[in-house]
Amino acid sequence: MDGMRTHYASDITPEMDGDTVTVAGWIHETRDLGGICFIVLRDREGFMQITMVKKKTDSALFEKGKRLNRESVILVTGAVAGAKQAPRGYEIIPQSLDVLSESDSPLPMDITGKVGADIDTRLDSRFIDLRRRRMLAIFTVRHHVLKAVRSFLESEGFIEINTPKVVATATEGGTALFPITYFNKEAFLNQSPQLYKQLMMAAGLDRVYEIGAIFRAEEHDTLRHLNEATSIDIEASFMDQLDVMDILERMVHAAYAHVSESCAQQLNDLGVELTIPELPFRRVTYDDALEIALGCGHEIEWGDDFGTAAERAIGNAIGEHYFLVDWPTEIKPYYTQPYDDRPPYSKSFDLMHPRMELASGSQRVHLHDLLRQRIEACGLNPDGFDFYLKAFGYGMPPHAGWGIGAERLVMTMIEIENIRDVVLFPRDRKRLSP
Ligand code: AMO
Repeated sequence: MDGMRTHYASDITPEMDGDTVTVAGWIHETRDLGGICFIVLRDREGFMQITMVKKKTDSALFEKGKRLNRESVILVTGAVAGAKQAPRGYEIIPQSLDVLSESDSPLPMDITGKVGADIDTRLDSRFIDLRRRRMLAIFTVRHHVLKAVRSFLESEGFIEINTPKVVATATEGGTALFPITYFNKEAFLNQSPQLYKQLMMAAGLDRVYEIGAIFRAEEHDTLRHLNEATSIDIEASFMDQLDVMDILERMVHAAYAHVSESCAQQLNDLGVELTIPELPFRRVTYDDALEIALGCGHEIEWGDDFGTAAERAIGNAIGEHYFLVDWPTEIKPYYTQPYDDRPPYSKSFDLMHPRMELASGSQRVHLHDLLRQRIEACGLNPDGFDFYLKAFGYGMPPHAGWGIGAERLVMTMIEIENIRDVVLFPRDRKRLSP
């Protein structure tokens, strides 16, 4: 291995008895039994036991090892010895021990799981919180979800793009924008790559995807909203909403399958038994969902969005991933294509997990005049959309796409209750630091 060490905890086996290794990490625990002292050393891949016997270990090394604070970073060179009672069945008998960074004491929070900490304490000291096995498992799964997503979309012919996050216009009517000062102009943090991914259809890129930050100035204080989230977006030409729904459900399936295959240890650490959802996902029309909500006693009229409670009731009735399709045109954004033969309904969908919405998408309006009308009908000023509308005047193919929240995909997959636990440094109404 490159760098200062030769092995991670997981690279060493009892069969390496007698080999010399150099390992590095944090002191998880020290147990001083007088004549013998154990250090449990932790690296990203696991735990190792360093065993110092007073009679056999160099006395300066023994004294140094014994006195170290928890969470200090050390580098140890020693001999592997098979030891049935030790974690992983081996211990390391040290020949040298270097203290690379000594930790202060007491720690801002306990990481061994013996003392619980509330979410604010944990987020205040996030770098320590992230040392917990549970958190490492979450972010390893998140990594594998994004890896599976990239690999799936690439296998479907999508190319990755990066669009601006500092913009001049809103995209999603209804959600608030964060204004910022851009030299002497007003600008905003982008709510969605929507307009730019559509511009790429005019540019002829055909199939694009982006994994990036979206900013929503919503004053929510819930377990499933962030003010800065990560969206996985696609846009594809010569496709309708059914084509991109097919891509979406297969992508979700691929992400589950990859995590199931690659993250056995992490799923075990999280106590999660992953069930891969079956394809195809059920399709439930807005009208049918409305019936279910009314049947459960929710007061809701045609044209209303489903509130959290109604959404839960529908989710409970269905009990698995499903698509909610054919929404009223009036509650979907201006870029959503209405059905030609029944314009009050739109070629739109949301992908739902029984717990919450995961994604929205649609076939888009690709004809210039209709798009302009739709922008006006939504009470927006087309002048603000000049750069966007222009692209519809010089050859814009029919196209469709969707956006799925990466955090929601991960949190529903591994049964995490609070969305803040699947982002490294969450941004919510109250938190801007760390
Ligand atoms: P929408 O606004 O529904 O659609 O967003 C798509 C998905 O992004 C996630 N998401 C959020 N996650 C956490 N906190 C938030 N505040 C938040 N807001 C959104 C959700 C949601 O389903 N342009 C369209 C997509 C498209 O049609 O291509 C859009 O932005 O999981």
